[in-house]
Amino acid sequence: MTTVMSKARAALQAARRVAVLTGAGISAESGVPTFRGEGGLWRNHSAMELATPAAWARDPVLVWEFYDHRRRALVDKAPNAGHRALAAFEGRLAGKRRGFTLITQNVDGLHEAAGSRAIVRLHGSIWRVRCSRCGREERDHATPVTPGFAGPGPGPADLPRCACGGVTRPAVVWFGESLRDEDLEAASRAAAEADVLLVVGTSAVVYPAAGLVPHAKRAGAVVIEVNLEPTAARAHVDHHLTGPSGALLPELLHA
Ligand code: BJW
Ligand code: ZN
Repeated sequence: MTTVMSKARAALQAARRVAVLTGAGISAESGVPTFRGEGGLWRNHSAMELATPAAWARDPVLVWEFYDHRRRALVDKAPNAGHRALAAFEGRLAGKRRGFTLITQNVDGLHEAAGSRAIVRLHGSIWRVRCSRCGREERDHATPVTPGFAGPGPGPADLPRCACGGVTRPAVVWFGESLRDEDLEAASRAAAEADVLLVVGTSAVVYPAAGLVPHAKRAGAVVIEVNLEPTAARAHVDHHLTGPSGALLPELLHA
């Protein structure tokens, strides 16, 4: 019997270039809540509400409390078998001079922690901050982000600051903000050049990331989706693998 799994494996084995698009679902088995699933609300606010320039303009302390909470929750989280399978797969392709690009919408840093190298971070990183005054960007792993966020009720005086005195914000991409040109270009190129696009753990409703799926399909890629359920990308998917990525990716990608 030719199963979906064996067809998907055959497509990957034949591919010279592979691109992968990941979303929050790949980190779910590491204990990181997804955006549109259960646990996606923080104090009854959704990311759609807080991951916006308007929320930042209205209440930067509340926005930093949200990101500080997520940073602290990530400290004891580790990559799962899905992240590790992608990193190992990249290592094997490199040895065979086949192309590989990992495009992620996630900001959690778990792909990096698993050892993935060729990563395009479409939505930035929760472990970087950018100055709202001078634009300087830097790594920041502090938890809490400043001592004032350790206790209840931080105020404006507790906000993290750049050397120039300006308040820094998480270096992530909020709704209504543009992705960095070089990231979007690298992702579009990788999707267009891929023989296989593997789409993992994303609801595929947030653009322009979701647009990479039809973009790859139109350019001739075989599209494989790994998700608990069919998604908004379903019309472009050739092989849908239903289930948790932590179990399916090792089976799909092992040598
Ligand atoms: C599992 C699993 C397991 C669970 N195993 N699977 C075109 C059309 C319509 C609108 C637009 C458009 N172009 C632009 C827009 C506006 C907007 C947008 O897309 N809106 C839509 C929601 C309608 N886009 C933007 O504003 C973007 N900017 C932009 O385009 O600039 C130019 C422009 C501006 C304005 C108008 C027009 C053009 C920026 C988008 C930035 C998104 N930012 C966030 C926050 C990042 C920082 C942070 O983390 O706080 O990114 S929002 C949030 O959603 C986050 C995620 O990366 C992103 C995607 O979510 P994801 O990863 O798909 O997670 P979920 O929760 O949705 O899905 C999880 C999936 O996993 C589910 O399918 C589960 O089944 C599955 N799953 N467990 C396998 N174990
Ligand atoms: Zn500054």
